[in-house]
Amino acid sequence: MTTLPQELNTKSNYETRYANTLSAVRRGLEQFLAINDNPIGINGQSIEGPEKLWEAMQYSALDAGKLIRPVFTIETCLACGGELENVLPTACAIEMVHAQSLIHDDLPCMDNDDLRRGKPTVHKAFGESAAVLTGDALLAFAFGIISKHTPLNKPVTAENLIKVISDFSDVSSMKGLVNGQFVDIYYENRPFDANVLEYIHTYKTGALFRFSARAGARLAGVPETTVETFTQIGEKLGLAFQIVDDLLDIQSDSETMGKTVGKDQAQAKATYPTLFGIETSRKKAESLIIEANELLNSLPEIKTDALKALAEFIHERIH
Ligand code: GRG
Repeated sequence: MTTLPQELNTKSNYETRYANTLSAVRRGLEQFLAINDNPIGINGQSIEGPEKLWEAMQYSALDAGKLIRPVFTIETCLACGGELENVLPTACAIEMVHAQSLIHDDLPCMDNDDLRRGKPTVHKAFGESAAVLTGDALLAFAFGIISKHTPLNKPVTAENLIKVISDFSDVSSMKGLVNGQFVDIYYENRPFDANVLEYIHTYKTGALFRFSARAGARLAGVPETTVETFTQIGEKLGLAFQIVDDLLDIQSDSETMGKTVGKDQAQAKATYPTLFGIETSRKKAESLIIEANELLNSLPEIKTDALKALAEFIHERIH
């Protein structure tokens, strides 16, 4: 059996720090999605209706998610010596794209789910066309959040910021999540092998974790070699996160997860447990977390405690 290194088996005093980072993300999202800051009127008069779109955006992006991707982004930046104010807009934009992907994933034409984070999915609460538009709005809005709200200062050069936005386009398109989702649906009820599976997970979930790590490091102004190491760390943690999610779909219950469980099997989805069984999948997730940890250890100049605790949080979900 794979054993985790000692430092990953001990709980650090990370909880307070994690709580602080979480509240920074929540405040950021509330501020960026505040309806009062945004014009919904014309000719000096408001009309009824547009506020429903904002409500749906807030409903999906402000509520009850674990916020692991923005926290990972921020902690990577801080570990690399960066500043919260430089990375917060990107972290919030990542959560908006994540929220968008969940809204569209839940639609009747995709996974057809009624429950998300313990409450009705966006199309159940607001209607199907509103859900499509809410996702569209969040996706496009996210790009503006990064470009309008990231301060340009010493580590955040215009060149670095353009690289972040260009990576964000890749992750949000057919080079990232859309590709993963497309291939995932393509292989429903089709034979698949380990290669197909890794492909789907790498794009569907790994891509956003990969981007989180890359962007966090880049916005701290670290050398490109360190950005590349963080890219690998993000890939490994993202893949581990998806394998854990697949395991929880079998082993957990809807109340704990806040979403319908057992759907992967019902929809004949390509997952690690379907192909390799529970024990091998669990070991694969653990190995990926160990590999991420080893990569962190290869960066002596980085303060890695908080990131190791985050890796342990991913691992802990299946224990
Ligand atoms: C245009 C960006 C874009 C995407 C459209 C619909 C779609 C393409 C992609 C869906 C990708 C998807 C649903 C991946 C699943 C990832 C996953 C493991 C989600 C669960 O994440 P958690 O556990 O959720 O972090 P919370 O609720 O905590 O935020």
